[in-house]
Amino acid sequence: MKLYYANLSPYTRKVIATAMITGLLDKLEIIDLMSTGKYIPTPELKKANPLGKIPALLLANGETVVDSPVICEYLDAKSIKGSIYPKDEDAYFFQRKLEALADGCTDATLLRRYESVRPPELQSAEWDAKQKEKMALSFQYFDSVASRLGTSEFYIGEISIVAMIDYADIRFPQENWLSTAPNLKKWYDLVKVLPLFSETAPKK
Ligand SMILES: N[C@@H](CCC(=O)N[C@@H](CS)C(=O)NCC(=O)O)C(=O)O
Repeated sequence: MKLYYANLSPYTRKVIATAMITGLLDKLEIIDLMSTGKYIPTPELKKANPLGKIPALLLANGETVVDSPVICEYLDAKSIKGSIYPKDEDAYFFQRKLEALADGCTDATLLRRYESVRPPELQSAEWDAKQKEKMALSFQYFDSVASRLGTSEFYIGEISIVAMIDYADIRFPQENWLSTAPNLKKWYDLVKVLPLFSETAPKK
């Protein structure tokens, strides 16, 4: 399987962490779209994913799986080891909610990042504030459920939250988002050193 990838991409990180849990990491051929230092959506990627976005997973039969929740679900279905989903139904939907909210917060961070690199005269402070509020409320929510997050066994929710935190920190370090969420910070400090997170961390 070919994975269209970039080290800084939080959504791609979800896929790599999932591949570690499911035992499929060595089945992935990594196609790094930032190998030149700049993100280049190649014609090959656009053919695989008309949105030109990563991650995208190209299968041996020529079919493509797109969007990180779907790619992670695909890898889980092919797992030769563990699972990114709990078996208990309530726990499963809690994890999927965490994933959806963390991805949504990352979407807001990414949109702010795109806005911040436009020419200054085209940037909208109102747009930035709107996205920033989504980040603030998300961090607040995750802080409120920090005691329910795993510290030794990890599912897709925890993976997505760590990807969200590190991406916010890379793009907006001066905003120090974890300082707004002390319970979440305590959890993050405990888990960030574990292989699942330290080995997939973006290289700044
Ligand atoms: N919902 C998608 C979001 C993917 C996404 O936005 N990826 C970014 C990189 S982190 C991208 O490819 N951006 C390029 C673009 O939007 O053209 C997912 O979860 O995979």
